[in-house]
Amino acid sequence: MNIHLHEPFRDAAATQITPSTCCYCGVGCGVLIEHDGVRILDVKGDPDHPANYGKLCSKGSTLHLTGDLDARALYPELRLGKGLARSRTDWDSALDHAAHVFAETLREHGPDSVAFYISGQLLTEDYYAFNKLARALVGTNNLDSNSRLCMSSAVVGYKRSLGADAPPCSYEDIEQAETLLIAGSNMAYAHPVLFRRLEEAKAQRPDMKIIVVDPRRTDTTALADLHLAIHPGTDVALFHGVLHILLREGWINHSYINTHTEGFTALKALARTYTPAMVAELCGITVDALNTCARWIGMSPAFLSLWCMGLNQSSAGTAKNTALINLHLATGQIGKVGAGPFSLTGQPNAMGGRETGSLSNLLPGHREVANPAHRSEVAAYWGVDALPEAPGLSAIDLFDAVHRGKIKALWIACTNPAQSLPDQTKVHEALAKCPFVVVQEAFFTTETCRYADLLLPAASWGEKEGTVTNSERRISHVRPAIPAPGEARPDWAITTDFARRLEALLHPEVSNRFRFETPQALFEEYKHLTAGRDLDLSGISYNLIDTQGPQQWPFPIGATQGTPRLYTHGRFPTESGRARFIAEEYAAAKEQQEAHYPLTLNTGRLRDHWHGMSRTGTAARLFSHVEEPLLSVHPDDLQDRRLLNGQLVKVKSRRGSLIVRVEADENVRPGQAFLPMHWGNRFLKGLGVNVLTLPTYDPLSKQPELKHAGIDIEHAELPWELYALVEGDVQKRFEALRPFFEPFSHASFMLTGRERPALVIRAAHAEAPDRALLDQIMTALNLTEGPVMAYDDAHRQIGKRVRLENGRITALCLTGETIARRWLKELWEEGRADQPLRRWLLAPLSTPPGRNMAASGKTLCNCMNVSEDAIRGGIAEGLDLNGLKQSLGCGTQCGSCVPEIKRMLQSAALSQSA
Ligand SMILES: Nc1nc2c(c(=O)[nH]1)N[C@H]1C(S)=C(S)[C@@H](COP(=O)(O)OP(=O)(O)OC[C@H]3O[C@@H](n4cnc5c(=O)[nH]c(N)nc54)[C@H](O)[C@@H]3O)O[C@H]1N2
Ligand SMILES: Nc1nc2c(c(=O)[nH]1)N[C@H]1C(S)=C(S)[C@@H](COP(=O)(O)OP(=O)(O)OC[C@H]3O[C@@H](n4cnc5c(=O)[nH]c(N)nc54)[C@H](O)[C@@H]3O)O[C@H]1N2
Ligand code: SF4
Ligand SMILES: [Mo]
Repeated sequence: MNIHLHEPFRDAAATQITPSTCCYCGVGCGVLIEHDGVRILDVKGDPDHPANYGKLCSKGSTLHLTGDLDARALYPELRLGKGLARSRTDWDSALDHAAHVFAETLREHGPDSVAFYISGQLLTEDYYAFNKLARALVGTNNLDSNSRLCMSSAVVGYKRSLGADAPPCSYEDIEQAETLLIAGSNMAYAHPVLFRRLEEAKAQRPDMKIIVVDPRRTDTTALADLHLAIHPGTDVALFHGVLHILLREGWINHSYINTHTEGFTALKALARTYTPAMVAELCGITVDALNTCARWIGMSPAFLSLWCMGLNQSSAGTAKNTALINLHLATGQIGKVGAGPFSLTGQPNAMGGRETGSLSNLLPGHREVANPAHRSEVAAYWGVDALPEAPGLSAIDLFDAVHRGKIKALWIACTNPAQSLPDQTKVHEALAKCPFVVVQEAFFTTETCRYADLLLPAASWGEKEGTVTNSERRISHVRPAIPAPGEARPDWAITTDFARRLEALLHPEVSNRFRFETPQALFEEYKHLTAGRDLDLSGISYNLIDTQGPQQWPFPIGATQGTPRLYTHGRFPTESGRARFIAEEYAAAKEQQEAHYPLTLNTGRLRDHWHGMSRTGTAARLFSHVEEPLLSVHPDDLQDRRLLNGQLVKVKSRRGSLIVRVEADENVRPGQAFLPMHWGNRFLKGLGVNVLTLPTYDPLSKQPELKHAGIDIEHAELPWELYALVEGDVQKRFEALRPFFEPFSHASFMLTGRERPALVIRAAHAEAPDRALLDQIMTALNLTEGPVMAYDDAHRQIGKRVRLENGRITALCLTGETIARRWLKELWEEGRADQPLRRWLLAPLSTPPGRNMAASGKTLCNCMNVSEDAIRGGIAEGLDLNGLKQSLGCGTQCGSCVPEIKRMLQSAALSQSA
């Protein structure tokens, strides 16, 4: 590992390079941050990091373009009473106030009247500080994290089947597998650099078999030899059906089963009842496809599976996990090269959260709250008499308790529950009612910040130090490149500072449990809690990572290297030392298609956005792949409802409704719909995608069913439309303009542009809004004074306004009708303001002169700025992938767009041969 900590690079005077990691997904790529000590200038993949060997995806490679300071929380802010505005305060006052409120609440209502809701995006040191604070000082297990929405089914699955929460594989195993089953994971979008590694492995060894199980066709399924588009939620039946065939054909490993497992008899009896015909029918696939899947698994010398939210986010999430692990145990495909059940982690440090015990039922070092021995071990280490015994609340129950008034003080860090939890109506009500809400956030713009009585500005990526563990159990050292802006502080520092103040109020006699000067001190204290446990990482230190590179646990004291693969000897951390087969029946998703809600709504990720978009939503470029939230529905379902592609629809579930644009999409099967998870109340009028989803959860993991909600759609007749674009100061303008769109039935907000970012607004309403409201909007858009050309037709309620400065458009707004929007946006992009524009502006016509209205305007390749239309043109000229790369440059940098280009080539080839 080659480290140049803060050493000069290129321009010796100014530019420095700091190696760190990407703050997005669980792949955990190493980055080299190029900066001048004040600003981050560029980001490159770290060629020495074993997760990515220099590669980055479209999100990682644009990190330096994100994080607009105008969107950052810079100072602590305090609200002195509900209904009042927050005002700026200093750190001492902020944290003293919080400590007093917490101390008082605890005295009056007891330890379980407060709660902490934290995040898989915190660093291990931050997590550890919160854990010690909640359990040792406050005395509550009400500490849960957004990993409850993400990984908790995998945690329970691993523990039930294998005895410990440990993904047993390495990334290299993915490259070495002979048969790879990818279930409920769109890794082309969600774990792109791993997907690049898989694409390369598949190109080198084309007979490697890839099976993808996903109700939708995705960029990931495009790489598959077999795509099983099962009915939503039927994975358990599928896996039992595969086992049935393995048993029938004798493709199981008896000696492995006999020596290393228990419970096979019960599972065998269950699997026998999952006949291929019944499973094929239940899952909506053919018996042939099921047989092929079983054969490829059963005959494979090395079988590896990857899975993510399509399995975990389900009311049968745990059963899906254990049913898949059963297949590995039955075939002995675990603990060897190229094999094993490999759960992909979502967030960059979801693993660290599990290790430090940051779910309400866990304790540090993979321990359990329910285990008295575990509690006393940790209590002794922390020097307290006992740890709380009462079970803590998990995310859904926690917000329910807030709603019922049981939680009087809530501390939220590094997560945005007012966007990401299911049943948003209730979540917003809960937050509004809660007597004291603290939000520790890097960006003040999130939906949750609105409810903060105390907003604590947190340092973010590039500004903080600590460690993270990626999907393959590898711990990296996250290093700061620049100081945090304003008065923002690192999370560990905020948490321990608050803890010291609370400790002084609650236990003035002790004052030493939170005296940490550095994150390293937290890590050093924490790591010994893992000694002797399955995840033993007590041999790892910052210095070791800095000199020998990121390491995979277990790595006990005295070890010289980490552990790439677990269970190589077939011994498992269960009481008997054997892995366990779990025999659980298939149970259907909670909301089945029925008359009022005949469609099943699936939700998930887009390629270029991250969750609630607090960071990715500050980079205009990241909107160019998908500009607004589109509900994908099969063309037949649109036709049945007489709906047209691009129309606004009202989407209704049992919990709420939302207005979005619909897209005819053959990638989803009839009866299903897909909506990206990223849009909350800020970027879209309404309470966002999760106003529709249900809080029903898996009985064991308590992970909610975010992937299957019953919905219906109907045409939203909103003929009056608005389209606006305004250049410069995008975050400030967004803040100023957003409130004006509350009265509209529909409004969505996005950024656009490369050199000169602009804010774009699309809105719609049943009739023209108030003149006064429109005037306010025009003023905020800078379209009332100066070089503005305007045409208003009061009779037809149509208006066009364009601001022209130095011969180019800098702002525009169309009201009533917006047919010319794409043409105007192109003129803006090209910096043109020619005669046709001026003539059109002065005429009553709304249609633009001679335009190709079919153009999509979508950018496929973000790195090289190549549009879908240009690529379609290239394909029409007969170019193949290499030809397109050479002539257009697309796909030559991060590679995130290559799967989609390949799909376009495939479908062009298909339509030619048809
Ligand atoms: N670009 C991007 N990448 C991300 C993130 C992001 O926000 N943006 N977030 C990160 C995080 S925290 C996470 S958890 C991961 C999530 O990563 P993934 O889980 O890969 O992503 P999703 O799009 O949520 O869902 C994956 C797939 O599950 C499918 N699915 C839905 N229902 C079912 C079902 O019943 N069975 C099966 N087999 N499949 C089903 C969906 O159609 C979808 O294609 O992504 C991480 N990476
Ligand atoms: N419908 C639907 N809903 C879903 C999902 C789905 O698939 N479908 N997926 C679920 C899953 S898997 C997940 S993981 C969740 C994610 O849901 P959230 O946790 O709400 O997602 P983020 O938007 O990433 O929230 C992280 C917040 O931390 C802030 N932040 C960034 N860096 C720092 C920092 O260093 N310190 C602090 N204090 N704050 C920081 C960011 O600005 C952001 O607001 O969403 C869940 N919700
Ligand atoms: S795959 Fe992309 S988002 Fe994930 S860590 Fe790597 S660069 Fe970041
Ligand atoms: Mo996640």
